[in-house]
This record gives sequence, structure tokens and C-alpha cells, in this order.
Amino acid sequence: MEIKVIDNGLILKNIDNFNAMHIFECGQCFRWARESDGSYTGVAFGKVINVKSWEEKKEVQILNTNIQEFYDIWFEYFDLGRDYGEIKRELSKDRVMRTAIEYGSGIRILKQDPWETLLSFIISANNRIPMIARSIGLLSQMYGKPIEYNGKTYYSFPSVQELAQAELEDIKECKAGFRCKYIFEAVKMVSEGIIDLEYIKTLDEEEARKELMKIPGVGLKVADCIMLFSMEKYGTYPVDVWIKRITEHFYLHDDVSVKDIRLFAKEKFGSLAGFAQEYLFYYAREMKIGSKKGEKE
Ligand code: 8HG
Repeated sequence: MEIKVIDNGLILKNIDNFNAMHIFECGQCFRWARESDGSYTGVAFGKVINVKSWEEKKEVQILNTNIQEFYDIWFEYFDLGRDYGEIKRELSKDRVMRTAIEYGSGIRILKQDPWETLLSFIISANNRIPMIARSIGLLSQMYGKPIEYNGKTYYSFPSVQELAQAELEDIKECKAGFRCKYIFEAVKMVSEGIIDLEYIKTLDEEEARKELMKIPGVGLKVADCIMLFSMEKYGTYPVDVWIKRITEHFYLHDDVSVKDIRLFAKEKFGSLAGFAQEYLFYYAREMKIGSKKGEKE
């Protein structure tokens, strides 16, 4: 990778397997908006950046940042130290995966903030992606800090302290319905130190899952998403309706239990299950595979 400093940003050259659309629209994150020029503007770690990629040219442009911040935040956030070519080669030995990977060739699993990911995926339970994004946006607007960029105001995701001041009635204004009481409880557990996310991150997959599931609103699926998207537990295979349908459709040819799907994924993909899951999730949603009413959630 080479880095060229430009006015108000950077251009990364010789970057393999990076496609902004695949990364931001594969379902792992909710705070990135597509601009008319195909770039994406979003908020993470209290910063606003704009990202544009040219997958064939192997270039990525990041605006509103500098070298220091790139190495402090974005290098890790975009998981740039990992060889996705190797992961893709390994998974592509499977015919179905080969197709899914061709479709989402530039997916990378972001290393997101565990606190933001916890609340985001509590909100995601039985919810549709636009509604999830709306609730997270409202929470941020109500409790986060404003950040100006390009004539627009963005809001950082609220810290534990910022949210700890909110009453349940206030949280309900983020329009997350029955999940608001789970958000309220989760904030309480984390702010009182009953749950320590940084500690949970150091545990192995099984232990971490057990701890996370002590939080109201965190079931198996939500715990797996938190571990995969913010705790580097890449052996997890979060099973939501899309993953259930696509795994059944391509591999199991039957309506099987979530438990059996999880066992299948462990056996088939091992420590790469999380990556496999994300290529499949993107592919299934975009191709509407297994969708009952032709819906895209
Ligand atoms: O990346 C995701 N993987 C899985 N397995 N499920 C996800 C992801 N992202 C995401 O929003 N979901 C869930 O799918 C949340 C919600 O239940 C549904 C939205 O399509």
C-alpha cells in the first residue's frame, strides 16, 4: 500500500479487495450514506470521513482525514492489515462461496466499536435495515456530539456517559419500539460496570457469547453479530432469516434448526465462518435468494 496525501485527505494506492459499496452495504454497519458520486460519508469513532473506492484501479480515497488519524483509526477500522485474497482463495474452493465472493469481492469486515455495535445490534433484532439506521441516527442526534462536514451536521454515536443520563422515556424517542427498554438496560449494565465490553473482547468465542447474552435484548444472533463486527471473533456465523434461508437453499436443502445451521457452518467454514457469512448475507439480500415475498429487508 502506498499513501498519497491530497488536499483534506489521502489516496491509498495498491489496495486489494476494497469496495466501498460492498463494505458499507453488506449489512455490518448502519451509519454510512451513499453520495451521488458513489462515495460514502459516515461517522465512526467520533469522526466523519468520506470514502470512495476504485476496485479495479486498487485505489481508495479518504477525505477529511490525515496520515496520523489514518494510522490511529482507519487502518484498523478497515482491517487493512488482513489478506482478504487469501481468505477468498480458501473459501472459493466451495462453488457457492465462489459465486457469493465474486458478487461481494470487496467486502471487508470492519473493526467497529463494541459499544456502538452492542446497541446497534440490539436495535437490529427483528428489524429492517433502514429502520435500524434511523433509530441509530436518532439516538446519535439526541445524545451524541455534532460534527460539521461539508456544510452538513453529523453526530457521533453517544458514549456510555452520554447515554447514561437518558430516561427510558427519552430513549423511546429513537423509535426502536420494544427494543428501547433493552437499550436502557444495556446502558445501565455497562455504565455500572456489570458488563465490561473490553474485557469480553479478550475472552474466547464461547465465553464472550455467554457474557454478552447476559444483556437483555442480546440473544445468540445479536451476540454473534457483536462478536464478529467489533470483537474480531471471526469463527462466528450469525444466523438471521437471510443466512438461514441461503444456507438451507444452497447447502442443506431442507428447513433445519438454527442449531444445525450453526453446526454446519462451524464444520464447513471453521475459523473463516464469519467472513463466509458476510459474503453470503450480501449475496442473499442483493439477489433476494430465498426471500419469501421478494422482499429486501
Ligand atoms: O451482517 C449481518 N449478518 C446477519 N447474519 N444478520 C444481519 C447482518 N446485518 C443485519 O442488519 N443483520 C440482521 O438482518 C438484522 C436484521 O434482523 C436483519 C435485517 O435484514
